[in-house]
Amino acid sequence: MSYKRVLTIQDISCVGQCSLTVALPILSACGVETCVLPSAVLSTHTGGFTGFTFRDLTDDMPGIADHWVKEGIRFDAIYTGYLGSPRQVAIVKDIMERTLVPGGLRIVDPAMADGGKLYTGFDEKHVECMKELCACADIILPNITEACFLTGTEYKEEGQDRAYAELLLEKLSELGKGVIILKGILDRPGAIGNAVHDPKTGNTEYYYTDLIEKKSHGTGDCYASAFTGALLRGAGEVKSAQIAADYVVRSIEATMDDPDHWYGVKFEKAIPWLEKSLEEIAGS
Ligand code: PXL
Repeated sequence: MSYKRVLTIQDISCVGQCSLTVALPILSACGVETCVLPSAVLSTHTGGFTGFTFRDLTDDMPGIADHWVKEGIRFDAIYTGYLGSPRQVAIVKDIMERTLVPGGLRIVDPAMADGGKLYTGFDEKHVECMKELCACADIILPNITEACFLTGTEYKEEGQDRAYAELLLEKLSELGKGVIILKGILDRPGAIGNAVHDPKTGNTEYYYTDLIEKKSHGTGDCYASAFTGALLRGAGEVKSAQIAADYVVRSIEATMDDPDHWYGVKFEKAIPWLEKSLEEIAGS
């Protein structure tokens, strides 16, 4: 197995099981060397807690990257999530230019919205900048809400159908050339779907798991982290999307019996399953 190094750029929500506190353990469990660049430090995530602290790290990022360049440090992939300011998009693009190995992957989770709404603190400027980042990505992983914001499409919770997913995929493919992983498609009763669309071939693969009627925070981060880890272990985009979806289902299931655990999912409990799935791929 080739040993890959990934840089992930997203916030540290100190409590709340999302972003870096999820990405770092999941990517490490996937057997990938994981380097981090925190975009902001928050006391908690913004989805349900009130009165959280927020330290924007935008001004620290260029100096950190300069040091890496001086040291000759390079990454096989850069995976971005929640960014602390619209200004960070230009900085992240520059870091991608300067620190990726030739052919290195730009994986962008435009983590900024869910349930039809932007996360607290984000506005249209953030959306515009995120569009720019998606435009230069090799792979983007929006959920339905983010896809709507990125494409100026009306969000609908009820009445999603295959045509709605296809419309979003078509509009997203106008943003850039990358592969699109559209998450959380609700076009079948009792199921939730993810689409993997490759604009180069025009091919779209759908994968469905059981819909668990429980609102869960941080599952987008678990998905993107498991996807990135699987991909860097050589699973391919479609297989990685399937592994990530199954991993998220297992993480939610591991949390179901604990109503006090509303702020995240017990993704740690499903890590052994993730490791086993990747071993099977490596052995196949
Ligand atoms: O899971 C996405 C996420 C990441 N980071 C912060 C958030 C959220 C979602 O609410 O608030 C700070």
